[in-house]
Formats: sequence, structure tokens, C-alpha cells
Amino acid sequence: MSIEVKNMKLHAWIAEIKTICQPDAIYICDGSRQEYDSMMQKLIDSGSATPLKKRKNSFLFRSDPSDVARVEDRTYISTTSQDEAGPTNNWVAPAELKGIMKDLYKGCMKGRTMYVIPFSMGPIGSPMAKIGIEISDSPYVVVNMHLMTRVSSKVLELLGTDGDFIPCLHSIGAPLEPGQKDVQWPCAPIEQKYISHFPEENLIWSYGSGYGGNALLGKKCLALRIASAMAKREGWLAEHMLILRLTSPEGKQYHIAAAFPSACGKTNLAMMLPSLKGWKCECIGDDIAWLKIAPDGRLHAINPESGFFGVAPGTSYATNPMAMDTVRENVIFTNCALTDDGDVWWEGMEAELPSHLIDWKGHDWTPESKADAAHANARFTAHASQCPVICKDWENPAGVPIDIFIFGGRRTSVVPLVYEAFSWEHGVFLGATAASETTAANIGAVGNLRRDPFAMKPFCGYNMGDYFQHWFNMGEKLGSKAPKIFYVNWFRKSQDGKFLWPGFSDNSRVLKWICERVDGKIGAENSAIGLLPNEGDLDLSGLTLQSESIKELMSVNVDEWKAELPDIEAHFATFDKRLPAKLKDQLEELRKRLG
Ligand code: TSX
Ligand code: MN
Repeated sequence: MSIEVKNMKLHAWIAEIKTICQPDAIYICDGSRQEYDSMMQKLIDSGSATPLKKRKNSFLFRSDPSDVARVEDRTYISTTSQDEAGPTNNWVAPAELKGIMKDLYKGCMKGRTMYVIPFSMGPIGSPMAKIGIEISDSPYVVVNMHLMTRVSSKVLELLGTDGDFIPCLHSIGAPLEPGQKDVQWPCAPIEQKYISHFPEENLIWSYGSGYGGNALLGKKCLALRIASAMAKREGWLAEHMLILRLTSPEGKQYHIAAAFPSACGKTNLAMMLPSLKGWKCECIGDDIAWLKIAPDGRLHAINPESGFFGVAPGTSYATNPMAMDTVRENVIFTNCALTDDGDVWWEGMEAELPSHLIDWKGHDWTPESKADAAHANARFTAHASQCPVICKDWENPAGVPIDIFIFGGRRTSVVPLVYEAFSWEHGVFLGATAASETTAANIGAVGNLRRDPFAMKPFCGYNMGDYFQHWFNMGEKLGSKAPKIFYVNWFRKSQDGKFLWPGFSDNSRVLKWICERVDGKIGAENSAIGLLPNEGDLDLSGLTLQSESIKELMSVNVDEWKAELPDIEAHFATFDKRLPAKLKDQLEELRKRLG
């Protein structure tokens, strides 16, 4: 062992896992640059990583075709009673699940090194930070954790002899017999994959997958599922939200936290360049926010991560120039295509198609090929400090004071561009009923409406009915200092099927209206669903939008909204007795307002 382990709990845990998993070697990570480089060199030598000639210190990985995304069907919230996990989570009793997984873990690291990865979610030593230790047999996980979390021997120092941490056990589930040749992306078959959470003991066990949120356990597993359960117990919030700072031409700062389901362009919004003159947008985080009531009585947010694990396809200088500049060097790419001159490529990166590529499966690709060159869920991993619009306060241990919450979804019809909640309670209703139409990026049929409350459906580590109640409770604690809540839809289409709103940089116009509402500078129009911009209040200067388009974009059709009610009712019914009465009240009030 390169580092001495002084922490008693960690010492015992390493010994226990060593006995069960039987690795050939144990390596304690220190998070150093040298460690990253030597680990990456080993990955190159073994054929797992391809260095990119065109991008300094950047590497391409190709996963096994069966291991390309989070596996929600194989993700479990394991609480003593199933009711605690609730209707949105898969559940198996802790003893049974541990039994199944212990059998899988037996000897699962044979022929491999067991890496012990001490990491902090949030700035090391920040009062809002949490310490995790991931044990993994995947060197790919180690290098990704270096970018996405704060991996450091300082974390072990901070733990001392009896400090507490969240144990995150991970194995790819692919032991090597003596003499057995390794494959490029070892993993286990789908029926052996388990992503398990034990929120009653702050414990994560993951088996069988090496990809993303299944394997980088600091992110979805710790910072969302386990943290959400801790937050409920301790009176704070762990949310699937981007954080950004908007600065007005007068120099006034507004901090926004926003939740969107997948395929709504959350990372694009987090790094947006405003089209409105004099407005500035800075990124604090693109995926996760931890929010606590500070001594000033306001909600302060930190981004617990230290990097971006972003979807590559669709990212371009047109959709997200700041992300493109973030990934110019020091990047890990996964399941992107490889160009002949040694660069990465993906669908939606540029207008022109290369005449030849190696696709994400390692096969030749030409524009005549039927399949995509990059996998739809191909990723870049890059350190947040490389983002040109990263906020100087992104690592402030005290966080930033949140003024505004935004919820949203992708709706071709019905939902207007922007509206404001009447109250905190109404805002919680908007979050709880948030919905998005499925796109090609989702599995299954395109265009189906899917409820994804607070964009947390896959990430809430306890009963979601209780989660809604927790939001009401937080509102009561915050009182007049609670952030204002808004709902947006960038994706409304006209009758003839064209997007009515230009989106992207022009979303700054919507954010400006939101800021002016927060400042009480302007009024708003009452509607059945919430407060809408008064005509002329949305800054459309320099846009060539037909006034009919704006009308259509902002319109609230009472009959269409009435038709939404049965689906909301059915959605609420799934939470049964755990549904807060306040949400039923909100639904009845909406029904009354619709007349
Ligand atoms: O990310 C998006 N945002 C948020 C940006 C800050 N996307 C991409 C979603 C896929 C992940 C959007 N797509 C947005 C948006 O606001 N809006 C749209 C729809 C749209 C697409 C193309 C155009 C306009 C709107 N093109 C032209 O108008 C030329
Ligand atoms: Mn996410």
C-alpha cells in the first residue's frame, strides 16, 4: 500500500472487501497528476484507451456495446420496508439484495487491482461537502473520478482515525483467471448488473457495469440518491439541477437553479452565452445542486461535482460553444467516433460529415453507413475549471444564494414558453407535475409524455411522496426568503411543426423577464396555470419573430389544460397515502381556475 490507512472504519472495510473480492493487488489513490498519467498509460498499453493526436492529453474509450448507459431497471433503493423506497424505485429487501450481491462479489476482482478512491463531493473541508470512498476494480473509473470529484489523500487526512465516509463499492464483475486475456471493456451481462443503494446506512453497492452513473458512484448514486435521503433527514436539498449566475447590465447578480429531464439541454443552458447585450451568464454546475439554508436564512447552493460528464452528440459550436471549448484538451471521451487524423467526432458536431470514421463499436464508418458513428449516449469527461464561463465562485465553500428555481420539460404543445408560480406551494406542484415528451435519445416510442417530477424520478433515494412533502417543509422554513419558482418550455411547436422559440442564447430573454419579476420591476398576467408575461415585457429586441408566433408560444388553451388533468391525477394516484394533501389541493385549485 502506497498510503497508510489510519481510519479504522476504512481499514476494516478494505480488509473485508479484499477477503470477499480477492483482488491481486490493492492501490490507495492519492489523486495526483502523476497517478492520473500512469493510470492512463496503463489503459493505453492494455488497448482500452486511444490517445487522440488532435487533442492534447485526451483519450477515447469504447465501451462494450451492452454497457452504454445507466441501467434504471437494475437500480435499487433497498430500504427495510418497500414503502420507504416508494413507487418510483425498484426495491429488494436489504438482506436479500446483499445476499445476491455478495455471491456475485465473491472472487470478482481476481486478476485485477482493487483501487481505493478517497473523494470529496464539494470542496474538501467545506461544511456542505460529503466524503465518499469508492472501491473499484476499474482504472477507467479512477481516471474519471479524478475529473468528476475531488480525489485526494487530503480526504484521508481529513477523515482522521474515526471520521465517517460513504462506502461506495464497485466491481465491473469480470474476474480474470490465471493466463486469461483481458478484453477492451470488461463488464458483466445485464442480468448480473446491480446498482444498489442502502440509504438507511449510507451505503452503495454497484456490480457489473463500468459505465457512467453505474460506476462513477460519486455522481448519481452518492450526490443524488444517497444525498437526497440524507437531505430529507437533515433538512436540506440534493437536487438534479444546474446552477448558474446571471449578471444584468447594471451588475446585479442572480443565481438560478434549474431542473430539466434528460434531452432538454441542461448543460447547454448552464453554459449559455446570452444574446441580450450586457447580460452575462456563468456556470457553477450542470447537473447536481446541494442546497442548504444558510445563516442569512436564504438557500445557498454548491455544485458537489468538479467536472462535466456531458452527452457529446448534439454538442456543437452552434448549440454549446462553451462546452466545445471546455473539451479541447485533457478530456476523456467515451463511445465517440474516431477520425482518420486522430480526433473525436459525433452526430451534431458539425454540418459536414467526414468521409471516413471508426465508429463507437470500432468498425469502419462512412456517410453511407446506416448506424450512428457515435453512440447517442457518448460522453465527454472534462474538469469544470476548463470551462471558459466557469464562475469564479464555483468552488466557494459557502455556495451561492439561490434567487430562482426553474423547472421545465420538452413539450411540443400545451405548455407556454414561461410562466411563474403563484406561490411556493404552486411551484412545488409545478415541479411535481413536470413532464417531458420522449425523444430519440430515450428508450421506447418517441413523443410519449413522461412525468419526471423535479427531474428526480430516477434519482430520488426515498419515497417520492415524502420528497414532495420535504419541498413543502423547506418552503415553510424559508418563508419570505424562498426563491421564486418558474416553469419553462423551449420546445413548443407551431401547427406546421416548427419550433416557435429560437432557444439557446435567446433563452436569456426569458431569464431577463424572470429576473425583472423577482425584482418586482414588472407586473404579470394572471392565467389559470400561473403568471404570464404581459405583452411587451419579454425583451424581443433584435429578434424577427412574427407576433402570431409569440401569441401561439404564450397561449394557454383551457381545453388542452383540462385534458391534462386526468394524467396528473393518475400520476398523483401512484403516490397513494404518501401524496401530500397540499398537492391534491393544488390540483383542485387548478381545476377550479380552468373552470
Ligand atoms: O439545449 C437546447 N436548448 C437550451 C439551450 C440553452 N436545445 C437542444 C436540446 C437537445 C438537447 C434546444 N433545442 C433548445 C434550447 O433552448 N431549443 C431547441 C429547439 C430548437 C432547435 C433548433 C432551432 C431552434 C429551436 N434552430 C433554429 O432556430 C435555426
Ligand atoms: Mn443528469
